[in-house]
Amino acid sequence: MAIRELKVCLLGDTGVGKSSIVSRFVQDHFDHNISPTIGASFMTKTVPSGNELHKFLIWDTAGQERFHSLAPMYYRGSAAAVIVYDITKQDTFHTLKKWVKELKEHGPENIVMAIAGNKCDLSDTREVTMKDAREYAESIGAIVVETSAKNAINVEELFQGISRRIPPLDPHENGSNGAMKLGRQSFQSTTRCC
Ligand SMILES: Nc1nc2c(ncn2[C@@H]2O[C@H](COP(=O)(O)OP(=O)(O)O)[C@@H](O)[C@H]2O)c(=O)[nH]1
Ligand SMILES: [Mg+2]
Repeated sequence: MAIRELKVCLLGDTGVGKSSIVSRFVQDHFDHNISPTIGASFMTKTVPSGNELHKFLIWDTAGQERFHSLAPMYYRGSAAAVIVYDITKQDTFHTLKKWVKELKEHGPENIVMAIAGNKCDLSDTREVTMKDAREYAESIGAIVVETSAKNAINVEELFQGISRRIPPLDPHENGSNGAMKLGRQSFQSTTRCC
């Protein structure tokens, strides 16, 4: 089975639960006292997708404004961006829109955007409606899902949704890769002989 490495970055305000989502997805673990991310952290998880394996290379960024200038390092070359807001904090939804704007202006052309409305276990104190999130996601062609890293709701589904949006490898492309390898091998064998 072919393994495809897919760089994914998490963006969004501090405290919305980016690191908690990654920790739930990768380790199936939730920590109430999770420490704030400094700079960025990196984790991987491989999941089946059709007849391929998707190895997610996940870059979890710090949301603080002072790290903002580093963000392009993480979204550059990303196959997908997970942009997270907290459903109990309207201003985090506003920040999410700023990230989307930045990705549209400076991000990779075909980046898959996935919006996660996290902390859906706290819907009693909700400030952002699902309707608003859906309408916004539709307007920019993004996936949208409400998650709870705490209660393990929709975290797997979020990444499955991303996997489904990644087009399968073109078989013709495989063919040309094979040809390139052959070419390189024959080159090596000619150089190795002396
Ligand atoms: N109730 C609730 N709290 C959460 C959830 N996800 C994260 N948190 C809490 O929100 C705070 C910030 O989480 P963290 O993952 O560090 O956010 P980050 O700054 O976006 O990485 C921590 O106290 C987490 O325990 C969730 O789904 N539900
Ligand atoms: Mg964090």
